[in-house]
Amino acid sequence: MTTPEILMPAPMLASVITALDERFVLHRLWEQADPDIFLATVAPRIRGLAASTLAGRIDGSWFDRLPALEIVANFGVGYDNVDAGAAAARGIMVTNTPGVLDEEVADLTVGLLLATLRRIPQADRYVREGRWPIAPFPLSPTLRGRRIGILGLGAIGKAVARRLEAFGVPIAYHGRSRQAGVRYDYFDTPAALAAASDVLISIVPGGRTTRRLIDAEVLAALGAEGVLINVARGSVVDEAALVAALEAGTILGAGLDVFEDEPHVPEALRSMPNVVLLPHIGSASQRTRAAMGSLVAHNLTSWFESGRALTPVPETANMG
Ligand code: NAP
Ligand code: 8YV
Repeated sequence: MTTPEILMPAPMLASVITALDERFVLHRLWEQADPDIFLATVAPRIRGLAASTLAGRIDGSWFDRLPALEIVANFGVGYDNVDAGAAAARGIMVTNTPGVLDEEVADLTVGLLLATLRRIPQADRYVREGRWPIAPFPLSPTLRGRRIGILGLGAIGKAVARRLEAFGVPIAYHGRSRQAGVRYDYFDTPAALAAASDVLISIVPGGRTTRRLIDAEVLAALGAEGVLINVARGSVVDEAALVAALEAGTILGAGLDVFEDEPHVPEALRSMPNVVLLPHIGSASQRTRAAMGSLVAHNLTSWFESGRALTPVPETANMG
């Protein structure tokens, strides 16, 4: 049997490249002098695609060019960078990386929450700039007494909630439906959740159904003492409305790991004292990224050895 050929449009972790090199013929598109000419040559033989956000959106235009494509293995639990509906319609399997990053992203979320409320990065800058001998650092807001609203109580949302229970703060959530067996209060709209919360943590998937779910109305409902933490996708928040709300004091502050146009962050946010900004590092530890990469490789291996994917996304779950 011929060795399956895999296309990697953009660079991934060295461990993924090594694992795929060992089992497949791996084509590194980004290394080609003329990617279009190269793709035209290999396209008819490509059976697998190793995707990441760096590769841009994997949609029908890719599927048109790759007639033998059987599987897209995405590096990330969020797969809004892949048109999974279009893939399913063509019988193409799509996999993501659930289960190996939940605790890591939850750790980062709690860290970002505390950093935002207690102004830890600002305090660090204060010491480095030699300002401490001149005057004490200003008193900060607190987590004490705050009600937490989690927008998207999925695998990561629950891992965040478990951690925050230990902090002794009340927790509520919104999703498209109330979850059986969950004891946190449920609110049936994002605005209702925001109105009942002092911190709104966004950890829903990206994509059409969550686009700008957090808009001016939700931010107004969160209120002047409210803090937004977004570790979901930049598309979930109306960034212009967020800037306006921060400038006007409609909300108190924000901690953001994700942005509308990554890696570009609006100057308005970068110059604000009441926000903490991270470069999309929720899962970005060496250990967790290695686990995600390993799952990408194992999905491809399993598919080509047994016809079954390990972690198919819901849209393609009935395909194997
Ligand atoms: P998950 O287990 O599928 O949970 C998603 C949750 O969002 C579910 O509880 C779901 O509840 C809710 N949801 C989905 N669509 C919704 C909608 N239209 N309105 C309201 N709620 C909705 O996913 P996960 O593993 O926790 O990951 C969530 C997302 O986090 C990923 O898709 C990714 O975008 C993001 N993420 C970010 C980082 C980072 O580095 N910052 C890392 C990992 C993941 P219902 O089905 O009941 O609505
Ligand atoms: C990754 C993520 O940083 O898993 C996700 O959904 O957002 C992150 O873990 C990202 O997918 C890297 O491409």
